[in-house]
Amino acid sequence: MKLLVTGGAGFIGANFVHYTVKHKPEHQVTVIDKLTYAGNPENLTPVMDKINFVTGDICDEELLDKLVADCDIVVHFAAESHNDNSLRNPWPFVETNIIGTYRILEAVRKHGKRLHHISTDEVFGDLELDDPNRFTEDTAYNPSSPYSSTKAGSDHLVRAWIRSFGIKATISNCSNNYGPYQHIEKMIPRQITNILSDIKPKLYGTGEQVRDWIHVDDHNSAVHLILEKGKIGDTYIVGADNDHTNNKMVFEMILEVMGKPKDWLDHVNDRPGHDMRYAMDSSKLRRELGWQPQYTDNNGMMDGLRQTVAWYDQHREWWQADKSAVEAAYAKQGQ
Ligand code: NAD
Ligand code: TDX
Repeated sequence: MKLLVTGGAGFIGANFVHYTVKHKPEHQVTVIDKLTYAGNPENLTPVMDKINFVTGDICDEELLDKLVADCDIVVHFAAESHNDNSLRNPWPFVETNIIGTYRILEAVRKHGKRLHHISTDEVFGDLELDDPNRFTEDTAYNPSSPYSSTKAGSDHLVRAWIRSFGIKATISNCSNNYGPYQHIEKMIPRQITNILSDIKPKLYGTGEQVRDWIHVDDHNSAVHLILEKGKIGDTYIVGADNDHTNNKMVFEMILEVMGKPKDWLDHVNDRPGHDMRYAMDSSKLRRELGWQPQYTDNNGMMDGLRQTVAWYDQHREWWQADKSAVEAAYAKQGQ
C-alpha cells in the first residue's frame, strides 16, 4: 500500500512513520508536512532514506490533489495541536484543522481513496471528577477550547463526507500521548526538560485535572489495526486506561522517576477553560479488532515514562535550542 502521511514530521506522525518502517515494511510512505514550529524533519532522519518527504501545506489544493492521486490511503495527523497556543492565537487552528481537513476530504472524494482521520478525546469536552462514565464512540460532542472545537469541526466534516458522499473513511479519537519526539510545550516533555534544566516543574491551578495517558506506540499500533481491519465509516476510541491527576503525574511519577523530592515544583496560573477530566473506554477497539496496548496500568506507565525521560536526556540537542523561547512564552501567561 502507498500511504500518504500528513503531519509526519510532528510527534505522533513521526513515531507512526518509524513504526511503519519497522513493523510494516511492505508499505511505501510519503510524508507531507508544512514544517511549522512543531514539525522537525530531523524526527525522520533515521528513516529518511526509506520514505518520500514533501514539504508542503495540506491547505494547498493543487499539491494535495497530486499527492492523493498517487496514494492508496491518507493517514491524516497534520494539525495545530496545542491547547495553550489555541488560546493565544486561534486562527492557525481554524485554517489547518478545518480548512486543511476539508481539502483532504475533497481530494480523497475526487480520487476515491481511503482516509484515516486522527482525532482526540477532547472533542467530547470533559467529565466531572466523580463521574463514573468514560467517553465512548456514542458520547455527544461538547468541545471547550479553540483547539478541541476545530478538531471537533474536522471530525464532523469527515462524518458528513462519509454519509453524504460515501467516502471510505475511518476516525480514531485518542487520549493524551507521550513518548519520544513530543514537542517540549506539552505537559510531560515540558516537565522532563525543566528538571533536566534544573527548573521546577510547572503545575497549572490545583493539579486536580485528570488525563488518560497512552504511549505513542500503542496509539500507532491501534491506527495500523484500524487501517487493516477497521469498518469503513466507523469511529474508534483509543485509550490505555492510564488516567491520573496532574498532581499524581508530577508528584509521584515524573519527580520520582527523575529522583527529585515530591514537592519540588511550582504552582502556576491555570489554563482558562481548563478541561477537568478525560477518560476513554476503548472496549470497541479491543473487542472488534483485538487491540491490546503494551503500556498499561501503573507499571506500564512508569516503564513508558522511564524510557521517555531517557530519550530526552540522551537527545538534549533536539530540544535545548527551543527551551528558553518556550519557557518565555509560558512566563508571559504566568505559567
Ligand atoms: P504535533 O503538533 O507534534 O505535529 C503536527 C504536525 O503537523 C507538525 O509536523 C506540523 O508541521 C504539521 N502541520 C501543521 N500544520 C500543517 C499544515 N497546514 N500542512 C501540513 N502539515 C502541517 O502534533 P501531534 O501531537 O503529533 O498530533 C498529531 C495528531 O494527533 C493531531 O491531529 C492531533 O490533534 C492528534 N492527537 C494528538 C494527541 C496528543 O496527545 N498529542 C492526542 C490525540 C490526538
Ligand atoms: O506546564 C504544564 N502544566 C500543566 O499542569 C502544561 C503544559 C500542562 N499542564 C496540564 C494541562 C493539562 O491538564 O497538564 C495536562 C496536559 O496538558 P497538555 O500536554 O497541554 O495536553 P492537553 O491539553 O490535555 O492536550 C493533549 O491531549 C489531547 C494534546 O496536546 C492534544 O493534542 C490532544 O488532542
